[in-house]
Amino acid sequence: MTARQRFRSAHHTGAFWAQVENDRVVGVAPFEEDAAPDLDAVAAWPEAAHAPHRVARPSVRRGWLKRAEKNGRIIPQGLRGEDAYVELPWDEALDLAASELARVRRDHGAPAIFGGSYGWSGAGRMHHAQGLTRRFMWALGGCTGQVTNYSYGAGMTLLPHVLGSNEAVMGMGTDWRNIAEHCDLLVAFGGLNAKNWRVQSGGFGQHAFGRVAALLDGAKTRVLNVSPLRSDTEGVAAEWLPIRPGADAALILALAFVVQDRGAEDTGFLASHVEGYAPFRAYLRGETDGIAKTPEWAADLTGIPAAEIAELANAMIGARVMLTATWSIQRADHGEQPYWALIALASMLGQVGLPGGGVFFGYGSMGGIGGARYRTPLPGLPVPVREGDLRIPVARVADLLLNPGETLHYDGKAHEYPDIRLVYWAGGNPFHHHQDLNRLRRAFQRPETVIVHEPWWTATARHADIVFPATIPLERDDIGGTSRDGYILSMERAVPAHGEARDDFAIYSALADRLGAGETFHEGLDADGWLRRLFDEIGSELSWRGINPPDYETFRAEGFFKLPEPAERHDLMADFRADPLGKPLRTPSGRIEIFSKTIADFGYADCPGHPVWIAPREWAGTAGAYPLHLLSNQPKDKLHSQLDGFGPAQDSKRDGRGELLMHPDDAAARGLPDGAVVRVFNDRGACLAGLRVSDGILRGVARMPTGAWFDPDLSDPSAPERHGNPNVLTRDEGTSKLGQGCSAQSCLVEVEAWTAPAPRVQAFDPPRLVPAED
Ligand SMILES: Nc1nc2c(c(=O)[nH]1)N[C@H]1C(S)=C(S)[C@@H](COP(=O)(O)OP(=O)(O)OC[C@H]3O[C@@H](n4cnc5c(=O)[nH]c(N)nc54)[C@H](O)[C@@H]3O)O[C@H]1N2
Ligand SMILES: Nc1nc2c(c(=O)[nH]1)N[C@H]1C(S)=C(S)[C@@H](COP(=O)(O)OP(=O)(O)OC[C@H]3O[C@@H](n4cnc5c(=O)[nH]c(N)nc54)[C@H](O)[C@@H]3O)O[C@H]1N2
Ligand SMILES: [Mo]
Repeated sequence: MTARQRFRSAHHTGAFWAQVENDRVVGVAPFEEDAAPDLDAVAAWPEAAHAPHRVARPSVRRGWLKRAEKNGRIIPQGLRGEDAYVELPWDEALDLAASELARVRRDHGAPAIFGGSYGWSGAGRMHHAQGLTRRFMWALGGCTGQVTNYSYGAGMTLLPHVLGSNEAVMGMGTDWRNIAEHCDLLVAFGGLNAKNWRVQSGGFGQHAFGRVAALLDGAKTRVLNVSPLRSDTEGVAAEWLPIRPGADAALILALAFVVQDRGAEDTGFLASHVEGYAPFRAYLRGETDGIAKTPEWAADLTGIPAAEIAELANAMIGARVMLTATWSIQRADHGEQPYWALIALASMLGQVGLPGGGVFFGYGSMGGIGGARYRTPLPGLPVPVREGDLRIPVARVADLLLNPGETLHYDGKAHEYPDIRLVYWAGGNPFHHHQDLNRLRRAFQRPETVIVHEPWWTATARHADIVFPATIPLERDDIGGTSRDGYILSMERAVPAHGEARDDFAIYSALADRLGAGETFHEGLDADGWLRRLFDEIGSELSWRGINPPDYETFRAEGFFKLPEPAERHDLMADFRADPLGKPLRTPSGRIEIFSKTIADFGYADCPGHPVWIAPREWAGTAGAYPLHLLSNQPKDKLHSQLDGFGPAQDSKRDGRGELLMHPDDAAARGLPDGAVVRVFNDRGACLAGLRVSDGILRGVARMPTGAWFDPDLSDPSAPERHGNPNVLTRDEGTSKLGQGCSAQSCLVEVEAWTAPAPRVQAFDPPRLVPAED
C-alpha cells in the first residue's frame, strides 16, 4: 500500500485536492484558501473516475462498420443509441475517423460537417474540449458551427441591439457592495440562487455566496423573490412573490404602466439616454392594440392580485431599485421580452448606471457575479473562426440535422440548413442538454457518421459511431480559473489515464497529422509546450497590468497564483450615465433602445420593435393542453449531467430517479403521496420521477432539475424514460426568430401515479461490447 498522496485539481464547482492511493482517486479535500468550501459536486470523483462505465478503448458501433452506400448516402446498419460496440486499436480507429472526415469534406464540402460541439466538459483552459474541437475544425478548413449558448442565447442576441453590448448578461454587473450600500429594493425575477453560485466556468478559489447573503443581511435592501419557487432565495432574507412561469413580461409591463400612469417617469433620463420611449408608452396605454397593460390586465396572466402589482410599482417610484432576472427567464418562449421590458422599466425609473441601482441579468445564475472585477487572464488554445462558415444558434441543432434545405431565420438574417453528413462532438452531452430528446434521437439517426470523445458511456457516446475514450481532468496537467475570481489554479495529473484514454488534444493532434493539418492545429507543441506558452501569455498580460506573476515552475510548486483584489467598485453603465454623448452605447442611436428600428425592420411577428407581451405557445394559459407547467432548472447537487449517479447527486434522487416537486394541492388532486414514483408525460414523451411534495412551489407548477442521464427503454418505445430526464418533455423551438434560444421552460405536462413495478435505472450500464466480425 503506497502512502496517500494529494494533487491539486479544479472543477467548475471550485478548486479542491484529489487524494490518491495506488493510482486511484480515493477522496477529495477542500482548497485551503476557500473560506466556505463546498465539495458536494466533486465528492463522487473516487467512484466516477474508475467507474465501470468509463470508456476504456476506442469503440466503433457494430452497425456502422457494416455501412453501405445507397442513392449517394452512406447508410449504416442498426440504430444509434441501441447498438453494440467493437473495440479497436487506436491507430485503426483514428484511421477510420480521419478517412471519414476526409471523405465527407471531399465529397460534400466543409458545411456537411457539424463541429459546434456545445458543452462544458472540464474546467482546465488548455484541455477545453469544445474549444479544441473548434480549433481542429478550423485547421481542417471549416465546418458548420454554433453560436450563442443554452444559458442566455436569447438575451445575448437581444442585448447588443438594446444596450450596445452584452455586458448586462455576460459581464460582472454592479458590485454587491454598492447594492448593499445604496439599494432600497432588489427585485429578483427567478431569485438569487445559492445553488447556482456553486458553479463558475473554469473553476474558482472561493465560494462567495455566503458573503453576498451576509452583505444583504446587514443592508437596508428589501429583497423580493419573484418566482414560482420559494427556494430561489434560500439563504437570503427575502419576501416571496409567487408568479406563474412565463408571465414575467406581463408583470413588468404592468409595473411600467403604473409608473407612467402616475407620471413618475424620469423624463430627464428618458430624454438624454433613451431612444423610443413614446411608442412603448403608447403600447402600455393600449393606444396601439386597444389593451392597456394595467395591473388588472396582468393579474389574470401572472396570478398576482392587481393591488399587489400596483403596490410594487409604487414602492419602486422614488427608491433606489435594482432589477434583475435569472438566465432561466429567457430560456422560454419569447424569452427576449422580459429582459427588454426590464431594461425599459429600469430606464423609466431612471435607475440605470446609479450606484447599486439599474438592471442586470444573472445575479442569481452563477457564482462570482457582482464581485470584484479581477478580469483574470485565462487563455486557452486560440479558436479562430473561418469567415463564411455557417454557425447556427446552439439550440437549433435538431432542426439542422432534420431539415436540410430549410430556412433558419436568426437575428435579421436568413440561412439555409446544409445537409449534415458528419457530426463531431467532444465535451458536451446533447442527450442531457437539448430539448425534446425523442426528437433529438431521430435527428441523430440522419448523419452518415457521428464521432464523439467522452470519458464515460453517456447517452451521447452511445449515439456515436466512433467513440474515442477521453481523459478526465484528474488525468492531465492544466490551468484552471475564471475571470470572476482572482485565482489562477494549478491542476495536476493525479492518476494515470483510465484504460487507453487519451487527452482530447492528443486525439485531435493525431487526426490532424493524418489529415495534413497537424502543424496548423498543434503548431509543433505538445500539451506541456502549450501549457507553458499559455502561462507565458498570462504572465505578459499580468505584467502589463503591473502585477508580478511567478514563473511557471514556481506557479506549479505553489499550486495557485492569487491576483490582488481590485479596489474599484463597479456600477454597470455608470460611464454612459455620466456622459451619454461622450461615452455613447454601441447602438444605432448611441442610447438605450426601448424601441429598436433595427429589430422592427426585421419584421418578426414574434419579436417586434419594442417590448411586448406575447403569450407563450405553451403555458398555463394554453387551453386544452396539459395542466401543469414544468420547470426544469439547474440541479443543486451537480453540474448538469456531470458525475451523475454517485455521491450527493445520487442521494438527492428519489427512488434513484430525478425528483419532481409539486404543490400539496396538486398532489392531493391526483392522489399522489410524497415519495411516490410518478409518470410525467405530454405529447412529446414521458419519464418516471420520484415525487416530492412541498408548499414552496406555486400551485399548477412542477419542477424537475436537469441532469439525470437519459435512460430510454429500448425494448418498448411507448415506455417512459426511466431516470427522470425532463428533456424528454421539453419543447424544441426557438425563443423567437430574433434569439432562437433554448425555450425549455415553456412546457406543459400531466403527472400520474406509476402503478407497475418501477423499472431499474440502466443509464449507467455500459453498452454491449462485441468482438470484431470478419
Ligand atoms: N430542460 C433544460 N435543459 C437545459 C437547461 C435547462 O435549464 N433546462 N440548461 C441548459 C444549459 S444553461 C446548459 S449550459 C446545458 C449544459 O449542457 P452540457 O454542457 O452538455 O452538460 P454537461 O453535463 O456539463 O456535459 C459535459 C460533458 O462533457 C464530458 N466531459 C467532461 N470532461 C471531458 C473532457 O475532458 N473531454 C471530453 N471529451 N468530454 C468531457 C462529460 O462527461 C459530459 O458528458 O444544458 C442546457 N439544458
Ligand atoms: N448547482 C449548479 N449550479 C449551476 C449549474 C448547475 O448545473 N448546477 N449550471 C450553471 C449554468 S451552465 C447556468 S447557465 C446557470 C443557469 O442559471 P439560471 O438559469 O438562473 O438557473 P435555473 O436554476 O435554471 O433557474 C433559476 C430559477 O428561475 C426560476 N424560474 C424558471 N422559470 C421562471 C419564470 O418563468 N419566471 C420566474 N420568475 N422564475 C422562473 C426557477 O424557479 C429557477 O429555480 O446555472 C449555473 N449554475
Ligand atoms: Mo448554461
